Amino acid sequence: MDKMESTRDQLIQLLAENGDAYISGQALSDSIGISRNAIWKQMKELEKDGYQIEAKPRVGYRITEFPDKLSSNTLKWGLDTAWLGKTILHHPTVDSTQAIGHQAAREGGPHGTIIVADEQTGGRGRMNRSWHSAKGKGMWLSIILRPKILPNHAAQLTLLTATVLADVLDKYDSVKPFIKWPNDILINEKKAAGILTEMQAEQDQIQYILIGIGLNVNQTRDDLHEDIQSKATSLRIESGNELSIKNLIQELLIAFEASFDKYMEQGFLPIKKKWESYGFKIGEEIAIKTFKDYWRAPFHGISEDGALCTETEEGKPISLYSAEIEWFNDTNRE
Ligand code: BTX
Repeated sequence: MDKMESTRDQLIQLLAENGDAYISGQALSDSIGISRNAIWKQMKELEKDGYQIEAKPRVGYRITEFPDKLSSNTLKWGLDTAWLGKTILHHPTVDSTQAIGHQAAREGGPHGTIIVADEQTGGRGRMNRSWHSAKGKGMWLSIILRPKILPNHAAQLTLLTATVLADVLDKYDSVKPFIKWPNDILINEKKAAGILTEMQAEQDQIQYILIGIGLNVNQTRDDLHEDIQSKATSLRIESGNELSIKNLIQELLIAFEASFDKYMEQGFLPIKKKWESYGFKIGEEIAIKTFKDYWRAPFHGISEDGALCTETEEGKPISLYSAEIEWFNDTNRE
Protein backbone atom coordinates (compact mmCIF):
# COMPACT_ATOMS: atom_id res chain seq x y z
CA MET A 1 0.00 0.00 0.00
CA ASP A 2 1.52 3.38 -0.92
CA LYS A 3 1.27 6.39 1.36
CA MET A 4 -1.62 8.04 -0.51
CA GLU A 5 -3.68 4.87 -0.33
CA SER A 6 -3.07 4.25 3.32
CA THR A 7 -4.01 7.83 4.24
CA ARG A 8 -7.11 7.53 2.17
CA ASP A 9 -8.07 4.19 3.69
CA GLN A 10 -7.55 5.53 7.19
CA LEU A 11 -9.72 8.50 6.35
CA ILE A 12 -12.55 6.37 4.96
CA GLN A 13 -12.33 4.08 7.95
CA LEU A 14 -12.52 6.93 10.46
CA LEU A 15 -15.49 8.46 8.66
CA ALA A 16 -17.20 5.09 8.26
CA GLU A 17 -16.76 4.21 11.94
CA ASN A 18 -18.37 7.52 12.84
CA GLY A 19 -21.51 6.67 10.86
CA ASP A 20 -23.99 9.54 10.64
CA ALA A 21 -22.11 11.71 13.13
CA TYR A 22 -19.73 14.45 11.98
CA ILE A 23 -16.04 14.24 12.71
CA SER A 24 -14.01 17.43 12.79
CA GLY A 25 -11.20 18.20 10.38
CA GLN A 26 -8.94 18.67 13.40
CA ALA A 27 -9.76 15.22 14.81
CA LEU A 28 -9.10 13.64 11.41
CA SER A 29 -5.88 15.58 11.04
CA ASP A 30 -4.71 14.51 14.53
CA SER A 31 -5.55 10.82 14.02
CA ILE A 32 -3.97 10.49 10.59
CA GLY A 33 -1.09 12.91 11.10
CA ILE A 34 -1.63 15.11 8.04
CA SER A 35 -2.63 18.80 7.82
CA ARG A 36 -6.25 19.95 7.72
CA ASN A 37 -5.60 21.24 4.24
CA ALA A 38 -4.40 17.79 3.19
CA ILE A 39 -7.58 16.29 4.69
CA TRP A 40 -9.67 18.69 2.62
CA LYS A 41 -7.77 17.71 -0.54
CA GLN A 42 -8.35 14.02 0.22
CA MET A 43 -12.08 14.70 0.60
CA LYS A 44 -12.16 16.21 -2.90
CA GLU A 45 -10.44 13.06 -4.21
CA LEU A 46 -13.00 10.84 -2.49
CA GLU A 47 -15.82 12.84 -4.06
CA LYS A 48 -14.30 12.27 -7.50
CA ASP A 49 -14.49 8.55 -6.71
CA GLY A 50 -18.20 8.67 -5.97
CA TYR A 51 -18.21 9.17 -2.19
CA GLN A 52 -20.77 11.74 -1.13
CA ILE A 53 -19.41 13.81 1.69
CA GLU A 54 -21.18 16.43 3.70
CA ALA A 55 -18.94 19.17 5.13
CA LYS A 56 -20.48 21.35 7.81
CA PRO A 57 -18.51 24.49 8.67
CA ARG A 58 -17.03 24.38 12.19
CA VAL A 59 -18.53 20.91 12.79
CA GLY A 60 -16.81 18.51 10.45
CA TYR A 61 -17.32 15.88 7.82
CA ARG A 62 -19.43 12.78 7.32
CA ILE A 63 -19.98 10.34 4.46
CA THR A 64 -23.61 10.22 3.31
CA GLU A 65 -23.14 7.71 0.52
CA PHE A 66 -20.52 5.19 -0.51
CA PRO A 67 -19.86 4.44 -4.19
CA ASP A 68 -21.20 1.21 -5.60
CA LYS A 69 -17.80 -0.37 -6.25
CA LEU A 70 -16.55 -3.18 -4.05
CA SER A 71 -14.02 -2.57 -1.30
CA SER A 72 -13.68 -3.59 2.30
CA ASN A 73 -14.99 -0.16 3.34
CA THR A 74 -17.95 0.05 0.99
CA LEU A 75 -19.04 -3.47 1.92
CA LYS A 76 -18.82 -2.80 5.64
CA TRP A 77 -20.77 0.47 5.41
CA GLY A 78 -24.30 -0.30 6.63
CA LEU A 79 -23.56 -4.03 7.04
CA ASP A 80 -25.61 -4.88 10.07
CA THR A 81 -24.07 -8.20 11.13
CA ALA A 82 -22.70 -9.36 14.47
CA TRP A 83 -19.81 -11.59 13.34
CA LEU A 84 -19.95 -12.17 9.60
CA GLY A 85 -17.84 -9.83 7.47
CA LYS A 86 -16.04 -8.10 10.34
CA THR A 87 -12.91 -8.85 8.33
CA ILE A 88 -13.34 -8.37 4.58
CA LEU A 89 -10.41 -8.95 2.26
CA HIS A 90 -11.16 -7.40 -1.12
CA HIS A 91 -8.97 -7.86 -4.19
CA PRO A 92 -9.60 -6.46 -7.66
CA THR A 93 -8.22 -9.60 -9.37
CA VAL A 94 -7.32 -12.97 -7.91
CA ASP A 95 -6.71 -16.44 -9.16
CA SER A 96 -9.44 -17.82 -6.87
CA THR A 97 -10.96 -16.43 -3.68
CA GLN A 98 -10.78 -20.03 -2.38
CA ALA A 99 -6.98 -20.00 -2.72
CA ILE A 100 -6.77 -16.70 -0.82
CA GLY A 101 -9.25 -18.05 1.72
CA HIS A 102 -7.18 -21.18 2.44
CA GLN A 103 -4.12 -19.05 2.99
CA ALA A 104 -5.98 -16.59 5.23
CA ALA A 105 -7.50 -19.46 7.24
CA ARG A 106 -4.13 -21.19 7.67
CA GLU A 107 -2.77 -17.89 8.97
CA GLY A 108 -5.53 -17.77 11.58
CA GLY A 109 -8.22 -15.72 9.76
CA PRO A 110 -11.19 -15.60 12.14
CA HIS A 111 -14.63 -17.19 11.80
CA GLY A 112 -16.69 -14.95 9.51
CA THR A 113 -13.81 -13.60 7.39
CA ILE A 114 -14.88 -12.76 3.83
CA ILE A 115 -12.68 -12.83 0.75
CA VAL A 116 -14.17 -11.08 -2.26
CA ALA A 117 -12.87 -10.24 -5.72
CA ASP A 118 -14.05 -8.24 -8.72
CA GLU A 119 -12.57 -10.86 -11.02
CA GLN A 120 -11.14 -14.38 -10.78
CA THR A 121 -8.72 -15.62 -13.38
CA GLY A 122 -8.78 -19.20 -12.09
CA GLY A 123 -12.22 -19.52 -10.45
CA ARG A 124 -12.86 -23.11 -9.39
CA GLY A 125 -15.94 -25.31 -9.39
CA ARG A 126 -16.28 -28.76 -7.89
CA MET A 127 -14.12 -31.65 -9.09
CA ASN A 128 -11.55 -29.35 -10.72
CA ARG A 129 -14.07 -27.74 -13.00
CA SER A 130 -13.59 -24.09 -13.75
CA TRP A 131 -15.89 -21.24 -12.83
CA HIS A 132 -16.09 -18.24 -15.15
CA SER A 133 -15.81 -15.09 -13.06
CA ALA A 134 -15.67 -12.03 -15.31
CA LYS A 135 -14.64 -8.67 -13.94
CA GLY A 136 -17.40 -6.74 -12.23
CA LYS A 137 -20.11 -9.10 -13.48
CA GLY A 138 -20.80 -11.27 -10.48
CA MET A 139 -20.42 -12.07 -6.82
CA TRP A 140 -17.23 -14.03 -6.36
CA LEU A 141 -16.64 -14.60 -2.67
CA SER A 142 -15.51 -17.05 -0.01
CA ILE A 143 -16.44 -17.28 3.66
CA ILE A 144 -14.18 -18.71 6.37
CA LEU A 145 -16.17 -20.56 9.03
CA ARG A 146 -14.90 -22.28 12.15
CA PRO A 147 -18.07 -24.03 13.31
CA LYS A 148 -18.21 -26.38 16.26
CA ILE A 149 -19.84 -29.19 14.33
CA LEU A 150 -18.67 -32.63 13.28
CA PRO A 151 -16.82 -32.86 9.98
CA ASN A 152 -19.47 -35.18 8.58
CA HIS A 153 -22.05 -32.42 9.01
CA ALA A 154 -20.12 -29.97 6.85
CA ALA A 155 -22.24 -30.76 3.79
CA GLN A 156 -25.21 -29.33 5.65
CA LEU A 157 -23.55 -25.93 5.46
CA THR A 158 -23.45 -26.18 1.68
CA LEU A 159 -27.18 -26.87 1.66
CA LEU A 160 -27.68 -24.01 4.11
CA THR A 161 -25.76 -21.69 1.78
CA ALA A 162 -27.97 -22.71 -1.14
CA THR A 163 -31.11 -21.84 0.85
CA VAL A 164 -29.64 -18.47 1.82
CA LEU A 165 -28.85 -17.65 -1.80
CA ALA A 166 -32.34 -18.76 -2.87
CA ASP A 167 -33.93 -16.58 -0.17
CA VAL A 168 -31.92 -13.54 -1.28
CA LEU A 169 -32.76 -14.05 -4.97
CA ASP A 170 -36.43 -14.80 -4.29
CA LYS A 171 -36.88 -11.19 -3.18
CA TYR A 172 -36.07 -9.90 -6.66
CA ASP A 173 -38.92 -9.42 -9.12
CA SER A 174 -39.21 -11.92 -11.95
CA VAL A 175 -36.59 -14.19 -10.39
CA LYS A 176 -37.81 -17.59 -9.17
CA PRO A 177 -34.87 -19.56 -7.82
CA PHE A 178 -34.73 -23.34 -7.49
CA ILE A 179 -32.01 -25.45 -5.92
CA LYS A 180 -30.70 -28.36 -7.91
CA TRP A 181 -29.37 -31.00 -5.54
CA PRO A 182 -27.07 -30.49 -3.87
CA ASN A 183 -26.22 -26.87 -4.44
CA ASP A 184 -26.77 -25.26 -7.82
CA ILE A 185 -29.09 -22.30 -7.99
CA LEU A 186 -31.24 -22.46 -11.10
CA ILE A 187 -33.44 -19.78 -12.58
CA ASN A 188 -35.60 -20.91 -15.49
CA GLU A 189 -33.70 -24.22 -15.39
CA LYS A 190 -30.36 -22.48 -15.97
CA LYS A 191 -27.48 -22.18 -13.53
CA ALA A 192 -27.17 -18.75 -11.94
CA ALA A 193 -24.97 -19.68 -8.98
CA GLY A 194 -22.74 -22.43 -7.66
CA ILE A 195 -21.29 -23.26 -4.27
CA LEU A 196 -17.98 -24.93 -3.52
CA THR A 197 -17.31 -26.09 0.04
CA GLU A 198 -13.81 -27.07 1.09
CA MET A 199 -12.70 -28.13 4.54
CA GLN A 200 -9.64 -28.63 6.66
CA ALA A 201 -10.42 -31.07 9.45
CA GLU A 202 -9.10 -33.70 11.77
CA GLN A 203 -11.06 -36.82 12.61
CA ASP A 204 -13.68 -35.19 14.80
CA GLN A 205 -12.84 -31.53 14.62
CA ILE A 206 -13.12 -28.94 11.90
CA GLN A 207 -10.27 -26.47 11.63
CA TYR A 208 -12.08 -24.41 9.08
CA ILE A 209 -14.63 -24.60 6.30
CA LEU A 210 -14.31 -22.41 3.27
CA ILE A 211 -17.55 -21.77 1.44
CA GLY A 212 -17.10 -20.35 -2.04
CA ILE A 213 -20.07 -18.70 -3.70
CA GLY A 214 -20.25 -17.67 -7.33
CA LEU A 215 -23.34 -15.79 -8.49
CA ASN A 216 -23.84 -14.41 -11.99
CA VAL A 217 -25.28 -10.92 -11.65
CA ASN A 218 -24.77 -8.46 -14.49
CA GLN A 219 -23.78 -10.57 -17.48
CA THR A 220 -25.76 -10.21 -20.68
CA ARG A 221 -26.25 -13.40 -22.66
CA ASP A 222 -23.33 -12.38 -24.89
CA ASP A 223 -21.10 -11.85 -21.86
CA LEU A 224 -21.45 -15.49 -20.82
CA HIS A 225 -18.59 -17.69 -21.95
CA GLU A 226 -19.60 -19.78 -24.97
CA ASP A 227 -19.09 -23.01 -23.01
CA ILE A 228 -21.94 -22.13 -20.69
CA GLN A 229 -24.20 -19.88 -22.80
CA SER A 230 -26.89 -22.52 -23.22
CA LYS A 231 -26.95 -23.67 -19.60
CA ALA A 232 -26.16 -20.60 -17.51
CA THR A 233 -27.96 -17.39 -16.74
CA SER A 234 -27.55 -14.21 -14.72
CA LEU A 235 -29.85 -12.04 -12.65
CA ARG A 236 -29.67 -9.36 -15.31
CA ILE A 237 -30.73 -11.78 -18.04
CA GLU A 238 -33.64 -12.98 -15.93
CA SER A 239 -34.83 -9.70 -14.43
CA GLY A 240 -33.85 -7.27 -17.18
CA ASN A 241 -32.11 -5.06 -14.62
CA GLU A 242 -28.53 -4.39 -13.64
CA LEU A 243 -28.15 -4.95 -9.93
CA SER A 244 -25.72 -3.69 -7.32
CA ILE A 245 -23.26 -6.48 -6.49
CA LYS A 246 -22.37 -4.60 -3.33
CA ASN A 247 -26.00 -4.64 -2.15
CA LEU A 248 -26.37 -8.31 -3.06
CA ILE A 249 -23.28 -9.23 -1.03
CA GLN A 250 -24.57 -7.31 1.97
CA GLU A 251 -27.99 -8.96 1.70
CA LEU A 252 -26.34 -12.35 1.41
CA LEU A 253 -24.13 -11.80 4.46
CA ILE A 254 -27.02 -10.63 6.63
CA ALA A 255 -29.17 -13.59 5.59
CA PHE A 256 -26.27 -16.04 5.95
CA GLU A 257 -25.49 -14.95 9.48
CA ALA A 258 -29.13 -15.29 10.56
CA SER A 259 -29.44 -18.71 8.99
CA PHE A 260 -26.14 -20.00 10.37
CA ASP A 261 -27.03 -18.83 13.90
CA LYS A 262 -30.41 -20.57 13.62
CA TYR A 263 -28.70 -23.75 12.40
CA MET A 264 -26.33 -23.73 15.38
CA GLU A 265 -29.32 -23.33 17.74
CA GLN A 266 -31.91 -25.55 16.12
CA GLY A 267 -29.99 -27.95 13.92
CA PHE A 268 -30.62 -28.90 10.33
CA LEU A 269 -34.39 -29.51 10.31
CA PRO A 270 -35.47 -25.91 9.49
CA ILE A 271 -32.83 -25.81 6.73
CA LYS A 272 -34.04 -29.12 5.33
CA LYS A 273 -37.60 -27.78 5.12
CA LYS A 274 -36.47 -24.59 3.46
CA TRP A 275 -34.23 -26.49 1.06
CA GLU A 276 -37.14 -28.72 0.04
CA SER A 277 -39.34 -25.67 -0.55
CA TYR A 278 -36.86 -24.61 -3.25
CA GLY A 279 -35.84 -28.13 -4.33
CA PHE A 280 -35.93 -28.69 -8.07
CA LYS A 281 -37.83 -31.76 -9.36
CA ILE A 282 -38.80 -33.03 -5.92
CA GLY A 283 -41.52 -35.64 -6.40
CA GLU A 284 -40.53 -36.16 -10.03
CA GLU A 285 -38.41 -38.68 -11.84
CA ILE A 286 -34.78 -37.69 -12.29
CA ALA A 287 -31.67 -39.27 -13.73
CA ILE A 288 -28.92 -40.05 -11.26
CA LYS A 289 -25.28 -40.30 -12.14
CA THR A 290 -22.80 -41.74 -9.68
CA PHE A 291 -19.17 -42.63 -10.13
CA LYS A 292 -20.11 -45.88 -11.85
CA ASP A 293 -23.89 -45.93 -12.56
CA TYR A 294 -26.60 -43.99 -14.34
CA TRP A 295 -30.29 -44.68 -13.75
CA ARG A 296 -33.73 -43.09 -13.40
CA ALA A 297 -35.63 -42.89 -10.14
CA PRO A 298 -38.02 -40.64 -8.25
CA PHE A 299 -36.57 -37.78 -6.19
CA HIS A 300 -38.19 -37.90 -2.74
CA GLY A 301 -36.35 -35.00 -1.07
CA ILE A 302 -33.35 -34.77 1.24
CA SER A 303 -32.63 -36.59 4.48
CA GLU A 304 -32.00 -35.09 7.91
CA ASP A 305 -28.34 -34.93 7.07
CA GLY A 306 -28.73 -33.56 3.58
CA ALA A 307 -28.44 -36.74 1.51
CA LEU A 308 -30.46 -37.22 -1.67
CA CYS A 309 -33.43 -39.53 -0.97
CA THR A 310 -34.23 -41.64 -3.97
CA GLU A 311 -34.45 -45.30 -5.05
CA THR A 312 -32.22 -47.89 -6.63
CA GLU A 313 -33.09 -49.16 -10.09
CA GLU A 314 -34.91 -52.00 -8.33
CA GLY A 315 -37.02 -49.54 -6.37
CA LYS A 316 -35.31 -49.85 -2.97
CA PRO A 317 -35.05 -46.59 -0.99
CA ILE A 318 -31.51 -45.19 -0.77
CA SER A 319 -29.76 -42.03 0.39
CA LEU A 320 -26.92 -40.71 -1.70
CA TYR A 321 -24.30 -38.29 -0.50
CA SER A 322 -22.37 -37.88 -3.67
CA ALA A 323 -24.00 -38.01 -7.08
CA GLU A 324 -25.10 -35.70 -9.85
CA ILE A 325 -28.72 -35.41 -10.81
CA GLU A 326 -30.12 -34.60 -14.18
CA TRP A 327 -33.50 -34.45 -15.80
CA PHE A 328 -34.71 -35.25 -19.23
CA ASN A 329 -34.09 -32.82 -22.07
CA ASP A 330 -31.40 -31.73 -19.66
CA THR A 331 -29.12 -28.99 -20.89
CA ASN A 332 -27.02 -29.16 -17.75
CA ARG A 333 -25.14 -32.39 -18.43
CA GLU A 334 -21.44 -32.01 -17.87
P1 BTX B 1 -19.74 -26.87 -10.28
O1 BTX B 1 -18.68 -27.89 -10.44
O2 BTX B 1 -21.11 -27.26 -9.85
O3 BTX B 1 -19.93 -26.05 -11.60
C1 BTX B 1 -18.91 -25.85 -12.54
C2 BTX B 1 -19.53 -25.98 -13.92
O4 BTX B 1 -20.50 -24.96 -14.11
C3 BTX B 1 -18.52 -25.79 -15.04
O5 BTX B 1 -17.98 -27.01 -15.45
C4 BTX B 1 -19.34 -25.13 -16.13
O6 BTX B 1 -20.05 -26.09 -16.87
C5 BTX B 1 -20.37 -24.35 -15.37
N1 BTX B 1 -19.97 -22.95 -15.14
C6 BTX B 1 -18.73 -22.40 -15.09
N2 BTX B 1 -18.79 -21.09 -14.83
C7 BTX B 1 -20.10 -20.79 -14.69
C8 BTX B 1 -20.81 -19.61 -14.41
N3 BTX B 1 -20.20 -18.44 -14.18
N4 BTX B 1 -22.17 -19.68 -14.36
C9 BTX B 1 -22.82 -20.84 -14.56
N5 BTX B 1 -22.20 -21.98 -14.84
C10 BTX B 1 -20.86 -21.98 -14.90
C11 BTX B 1 -19.94 -24.82 -8.73
O7 BTX B 1 -19.16 -25.82 -9.25
C12 BTX B 1 -19.16 -24.07 -7.68
C13 BTX B 1 -18.69 -22.73 -8.16
C14 BTX B 1 -18.09 -21.92 -7.04
C15 BTX B 1 -17.50 -20.64 -7.55
C16 BTX B 1 -17.03 -19.77 -6.43
S1 BTX B 1 -16.66 -18.17 -6.93
C17 BTX B 1 -15.90 -17.80 -5.45
C18 BTX B 1 -15.15 -19.04 -5.03
N6 BTX B 1 -13.81 -19.05 -5.57
C19 BTX B 1 -13.64 -20.06 -6.46
O8 BTX B 1 -12.59 -20.27 -7.09
N7 BTX B 1 -14.77 -20.78 -6.54
C20 BTX B 1 -15.80 -20.26 -5.68
